[in-house]
Amino acid sequence: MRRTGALAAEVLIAACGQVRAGMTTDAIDRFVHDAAVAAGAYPSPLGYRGYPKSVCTSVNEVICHGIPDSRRLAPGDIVNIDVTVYREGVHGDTSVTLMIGEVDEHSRRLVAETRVALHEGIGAVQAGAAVSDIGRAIQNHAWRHSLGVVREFIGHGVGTEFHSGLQVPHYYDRRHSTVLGEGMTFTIEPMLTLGSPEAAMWDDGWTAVTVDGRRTAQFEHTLACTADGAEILTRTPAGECAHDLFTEPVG
Ligand code: EYF
Ligand code: CO
Repeated sequence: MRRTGALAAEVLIAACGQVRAGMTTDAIDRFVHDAAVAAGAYPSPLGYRGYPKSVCTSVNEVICHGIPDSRRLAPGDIVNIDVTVYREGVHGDTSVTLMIGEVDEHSRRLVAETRVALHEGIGAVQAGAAVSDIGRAIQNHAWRHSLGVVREFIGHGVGTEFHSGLQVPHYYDRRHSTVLGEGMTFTIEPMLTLGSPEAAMWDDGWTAVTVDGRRTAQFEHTLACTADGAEILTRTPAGECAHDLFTEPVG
């Protein structure tokens, strides 16, 4: 899981390094596909439950599962790039929201606070804590900053399967009382919104958007629960991740 997580981080960092205004999301897909294959990995989304591409690219009001296409990124856009790779029998799953060129102040705040919300969630992880502690920490941060928390899509157990049984909501629900144990591996991937957190689905059956068309951002890490905290698995061996390297607009 450490090695595959590090590879996911490396592929995501490399993909982010390519992103510019004017680039199509299809070009991001090709880059991620080729980078994964060159590293001896399989891009987990490709064919997963019928998904047609190797990465998810979710722009502006798209909450998640945006399908790469001929759309060109424009200055002022925000785009989440969600990479999952499969190698050595396990998956590593990580995503970042990038800002393209000059981005409005509301979007900058949304992106910055969603990144912090992920780390609030990570801070709630330790053996003996409940899964619901994670959602409570994220929701508290989001609400303190007047941001919405998407409920329809949640974090998940990850390991030999892309999505194992564990569910990790990003909102507080005391019914998620599963106790975390040392060595459990899962994602935290909050999706926060400037407006309504309600989701609608495009006719393609994949692309989830905000009902009010306002923007949404997401950050994701794969984690391992430890006795006294969480180990972030989706970092390079040098400890780098796209979240820390791409805090300023690109392109
Ligand atoms: C309505 C898929 C999409 N599911 C989850 C398939 O965990 C993920 N990212 O962090 C994740 C990524 C992908 C994914 C890529 C494709 N899918 C299944 C069911 C419904 C759906 O969208
Ligand atoms: Co995920």
